[in-house]
Amino acid sequence: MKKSFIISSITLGCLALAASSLFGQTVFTEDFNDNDISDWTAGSERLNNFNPPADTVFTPVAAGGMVQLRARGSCFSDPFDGVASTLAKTISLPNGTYILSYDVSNSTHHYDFCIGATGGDSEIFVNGLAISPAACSTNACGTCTVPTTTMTGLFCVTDGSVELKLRANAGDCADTTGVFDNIIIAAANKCPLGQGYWKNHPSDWPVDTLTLGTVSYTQEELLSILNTPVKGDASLILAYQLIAAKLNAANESNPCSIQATIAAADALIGDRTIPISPKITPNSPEGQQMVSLAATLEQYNSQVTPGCTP
Ligand SMILES: [Ca+2]
Ligand SMILES: [Ca+2]
Ligand SMILES: [Ca+2]
Repeated sequence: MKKSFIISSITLGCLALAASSLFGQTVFTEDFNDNDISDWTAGSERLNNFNPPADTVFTPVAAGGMVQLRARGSCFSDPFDGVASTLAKTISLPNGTYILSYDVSNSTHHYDFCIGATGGDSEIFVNGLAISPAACSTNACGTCTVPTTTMTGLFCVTDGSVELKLRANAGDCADTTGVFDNIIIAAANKCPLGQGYWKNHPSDWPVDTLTLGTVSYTQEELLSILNTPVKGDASLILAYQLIAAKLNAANESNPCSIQATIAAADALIGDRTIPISPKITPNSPEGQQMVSLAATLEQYNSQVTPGCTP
């Protein structure tokens, strides 16, 4: 199975990793096997409706080597914004890129006022950004479930620490339970590879599609771009390196240092299809910007980051 990869504005989006993926060095684990969550802090979100049946946040339960969070959103009166139960911890980590992996299940019951739909979700937030929510919706007083699934995602640490927040989130009239286990954080530090490698090894690609600017391309289309001679086309010079940089990021290289450049390249390309027509020459003002961004990306794609693994 190939990974899906979405660059987000804050971190690096979500990866559905193949089971065979190799993680780097493990830097944090929590398996809850001691059934002790006294080292985590319980909290709530949107606990703001006290008319019966009021918003309810149940005390998190550690049992059976897992932790269970449950919240029940109020019905019938304002605000109809649901409620969430949270369990948080801040851990120190050296700056760099990491992979979070955890097991989660979600069950959401539509418990009353059974008109229309409601929903719930369970996930871990890393510095406020949800990684791979387990979400479902249900109506007519039904129940939906997401069975236990291993979720993974990349994140960057830039200030020496990271907040993990487990959350079970219930919508209006929803009673949601999330069960969490096997939280693992590992360093993501594969050595980046150059565009020539990716061009010649399509079976190693971690994703089937990429977005350049706002346009999505299939692997076949991307390979066609990589095999088109540059011939003085600045958009191709940039696209070669942008494709390689995005493949490296999806391949668990350390992309924290290059995110801003990737975002700038995407913004410059915008909604235009590669190769951009009419041709942008490297010495035009826009061409110079493209060549400059390409040079920064190429430097990243060809670097051997400290301690990286092939
Ligand atoms: Ca513990
Ligand atoms: Ca466990
Ligand atoms: Ca509420």
